[in-house]
Amino acid sequence: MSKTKDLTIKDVRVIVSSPGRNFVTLKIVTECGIHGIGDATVNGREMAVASYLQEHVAPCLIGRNAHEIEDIWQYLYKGVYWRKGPINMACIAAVDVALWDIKGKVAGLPVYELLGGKSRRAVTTYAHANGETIEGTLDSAEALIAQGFKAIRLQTAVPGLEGTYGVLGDKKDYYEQQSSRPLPPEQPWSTRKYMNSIEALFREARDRFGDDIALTHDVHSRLTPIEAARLGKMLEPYDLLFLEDAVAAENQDSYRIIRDHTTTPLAIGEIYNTIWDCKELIQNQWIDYIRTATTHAGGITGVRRIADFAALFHVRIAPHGAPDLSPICYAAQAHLGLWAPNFGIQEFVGFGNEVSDTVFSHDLTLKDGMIHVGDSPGLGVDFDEEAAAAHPYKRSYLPVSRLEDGTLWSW
Ligand code: KDG
Ligand code: MG
Repeated sequence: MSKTKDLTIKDVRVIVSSPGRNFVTLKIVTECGIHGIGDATVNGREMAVASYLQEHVAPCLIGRNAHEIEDIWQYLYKGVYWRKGPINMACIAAVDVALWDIKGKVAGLPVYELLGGKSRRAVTTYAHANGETIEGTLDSAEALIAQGFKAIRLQTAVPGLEGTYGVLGDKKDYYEQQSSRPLPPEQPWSTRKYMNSIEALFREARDRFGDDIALTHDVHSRLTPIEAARLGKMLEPYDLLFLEDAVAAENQDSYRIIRDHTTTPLAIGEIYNTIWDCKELIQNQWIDYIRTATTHAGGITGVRRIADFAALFHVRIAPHGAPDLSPICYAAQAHLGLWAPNFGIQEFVGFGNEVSDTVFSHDLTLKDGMIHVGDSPGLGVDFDEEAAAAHPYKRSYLPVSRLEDGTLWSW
């Protein structure tokens, strides 16, 4: 118990809202009135996390001391018996982040100060350039460079395929921000068509922008290790900052094959939930960037643990920052990114949209492609429950991918 404030947890609220897209938000309120918020959004499975939090986690938190972040983390991790897993770890993450928020507010300090203080001025980001054509993608990249971004992810539609990861076939919307897809849409995939078209994107990008701009690309786990090795070699002349999710690595050993063949730096981790998912990738130095997000890998406590381990092996953190990561997650990762000695880069797609801005408030600002963190105590982010009530949950799914013969593939 704090000497001056009663930090006994008295209320735990779970709010599922859809201000532009679905988010699962956790609010923990203490007896003294200080509250903290956390993000538990698992894209396409929001109600599973909400019910886990509401039915199973919330009752265990009432009456506990909000200061005991580590003990509560262990209690929810070891105590659940069913360790790890995306739903469990997103719930632990939301509790963890809300408790760091509370601790910062009690201390009167931003969370990065509690972690050990700033290691840098601000958090460098990379932005997304997508397009139906190479020219369209590069036009979009040029606009981002003009805004001050120094690192850009490039994705272009694959000729002959209607809609690919990062680019929608219907051209109507950015790939993640549909407010509702009541059933999973299907998209075709052909590794041959992709491999035949991808090099030109990076060749033309280097011709147009020169060598100073950092470039990344997300394969979204669609290749086999030997195909990824070939892609890495093919892209070596264009000096990527990293190639992301070249291969799904439930079998972490797969990355040894890629590593043996190419010097293109490798990044992975946005769907990982714990350090165990990436332990071999990191300790064998098969990757260069670990992309675990606070929302999906056990909060600030979980990602800090991964970051410290990764630092021993020259692996830097590059947290996931797609539209399904709420402003609460951005704030948590900005505080972590300011502190982490082995911070690499933060993915950035904007802090939200006009609708989500009515629900989430925060003191993060973007300048010259960097996130600057304000000095508000805690995370510096808040959530307006009344405003959120105007945007109820809408069932929505991510797309699925099939080969042209109908075989289900990684999306
Ligand atoms: O929920 C899935 C998205 O977050 C994911 O498709 C985005 O791969 C992604 C990225 O790197 O932003
Ligand atoms: Mg990705």
